Amino acid sequence: DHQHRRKRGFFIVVEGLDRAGKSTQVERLAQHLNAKPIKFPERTTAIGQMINSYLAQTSELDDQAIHLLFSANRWECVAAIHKTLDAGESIVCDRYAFSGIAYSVSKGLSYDWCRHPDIGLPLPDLTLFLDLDAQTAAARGGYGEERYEKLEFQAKVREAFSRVAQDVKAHGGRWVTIDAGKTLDQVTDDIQRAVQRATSSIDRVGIKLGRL
Ligand code: NYM
Ligand code: MG
Repeated sequence: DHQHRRKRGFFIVVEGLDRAGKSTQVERLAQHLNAKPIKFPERTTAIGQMINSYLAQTSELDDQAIHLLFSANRWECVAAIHKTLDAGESIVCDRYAFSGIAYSVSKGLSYDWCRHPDIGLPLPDLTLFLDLDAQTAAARGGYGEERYEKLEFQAKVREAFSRVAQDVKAHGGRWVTIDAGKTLDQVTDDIQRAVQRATSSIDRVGIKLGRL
């Protein structure tokens, strides 16, 4: 029976602090899997442009308002995500709802409140967390001009991500922590191994996409 089931693509998310090396690794993984690379925030939409000016610090928004915009920015892309996966193409996604929670919780918003707007979004088959302590991340060529790119804040975000990780695992999601302090090529290797392990087990147990 499962031979007749149409195979969808895998939905893989890469998370981490700013400067953890996500962009490079997402590009490499997407190439390796022949997958489509996407990223959040998706800055090209109308909502994405509001997010961009907030991050660039050319506009101010309440913490709750920007949190909801980040979530809305994911919701406006859901149909495209499903379309890609249903067509059998995999997606490697640079940041997702887990960043949404981690960054907003680090400003003092409640965890449960932050989680709610993203409930119902597609659950990644695998989330790779590129783990790096905030000091090491900050030492990597320095941060840019964007909001949140400050050592003390990033340290809070790392703490918040560990709570997100526990929560995701408690709800049956696959979350793998990757030591992002290794060399680029070692991190790439570790990621590919983790993906291989996770995707082969998904093939065995069935391929339906869950929800957050
Ligand atoms: N960010 C990203 C959030 O605060 N909430 C979210 O939901 C998402 C997806 O945006 N510092 C923050 C984390 C980053 C910033 O992302 C921009 P990037 O990957 O640095 O372009
Ligand atoms: Mg950044």
